[in-house]
Amino acid sequence: MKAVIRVRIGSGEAHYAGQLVDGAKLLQLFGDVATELCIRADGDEGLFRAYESVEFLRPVRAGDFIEAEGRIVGWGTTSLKMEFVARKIISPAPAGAPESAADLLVEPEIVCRARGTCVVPASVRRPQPFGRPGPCILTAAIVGAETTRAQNPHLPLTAEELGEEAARCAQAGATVIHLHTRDDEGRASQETERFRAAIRAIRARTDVIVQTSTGGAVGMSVAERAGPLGLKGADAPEMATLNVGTINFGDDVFQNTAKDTIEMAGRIRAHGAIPEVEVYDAGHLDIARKLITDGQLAGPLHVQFVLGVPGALSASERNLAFLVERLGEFAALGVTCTWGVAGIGRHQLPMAELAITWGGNARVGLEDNIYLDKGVLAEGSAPLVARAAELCKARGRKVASVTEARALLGLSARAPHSA
Ligand code: KMH
Ligand code: ZN
Repeated sequence: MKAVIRVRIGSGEAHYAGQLVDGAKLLQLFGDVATELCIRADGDEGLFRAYESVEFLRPVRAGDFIEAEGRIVGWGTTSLKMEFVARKIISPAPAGAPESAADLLVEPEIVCRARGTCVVPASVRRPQPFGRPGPCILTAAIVGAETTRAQNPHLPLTAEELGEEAARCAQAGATVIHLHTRDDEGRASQETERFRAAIRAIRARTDVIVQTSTGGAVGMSVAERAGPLGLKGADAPEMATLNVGTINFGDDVFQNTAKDTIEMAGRIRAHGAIPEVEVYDAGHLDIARKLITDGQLAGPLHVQFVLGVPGALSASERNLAFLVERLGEFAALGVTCTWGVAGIGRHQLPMAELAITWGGNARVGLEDNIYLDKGVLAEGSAPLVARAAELCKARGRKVASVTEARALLGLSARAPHSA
């Protein structure tokens, strides 16, 4: 959750020689940003209890335009941990230019950073429509189509291994299993019967939500990729991915033409699974929005930002912030949606941490990343889920139970396992 204030510093605020402004002015701006965050979260102005750190990094002078931004980065029972940054976005032109000249700074200058804690007593807290985030849904992508045993010997391949790994991940806090299957040689397979066997093995051990891939592997046809949607009744997946745009995928091209996407969206709709829209690039949100306005896609849906695929949008804080902000476009269309992030490779846990902090959900697992720490292979996806669950704890987010995840994803109204 974020709040931003943009102000022009007037000449009356200059306190020191050279039109220099007192640092307290920036703290006042942070105070107002913090107040807005308390109101957004809890419907009350709250109180600023303490700054943990403040760094004044560049001078601020009369005539500067300052943008002060704050984010809630930790959710306590009564406390809200916040991070602030102030950027100079316009400054008066240097001496010699006309008196009223000013320059827009193409690269805004960070003038101050701070961390602090605000308190909103439980007695005055008033729930807000987009207030405190609910429990965090952890998805485990346990196998994927590309990861090999040679890269990580803990990769599950057979139906029984997938079932065992899903149960371990559920134990660690995962509520959704993003599922691919493999053939007897370990190659990606979208065959209906492979999915049936894997789903049965999973459901024999745990009540997690099963989300089947319709992305499959690069080069597969739409019909082939739709294999798991052939499962109905007790074996039906409750969710299915929908890939809406073509991207470079390492040295390959992961093709999702407009025609193919519309066809797959129709197949998912006919099946009744909740779609998870895979967003690898910013334009994919535009495609998804068009699918909605054209009546091809309807809520509730889950949006997964898959960031860091070589050839698509990189996994940066700035990119994620931009994408999350754009989800307001779906809300404006009346579409209920939840979101999560799947960072690729070394970006997996940092992206998960950002999503957890910002009220989103996170996907981890061997499909996207094989390491637990730098140079340390993850012994399956479960340790990665456990790490994400620790991050939830540190940031004050509850890890969703299966019942909670079902409610958040819009699955509660359905009988379990029947799409
Ligand atoms: N294996 C990737 C090419 C999905 O599951 O929907 C596509 C993929 C996406 O994994
Ligand atoms: Zn996948």
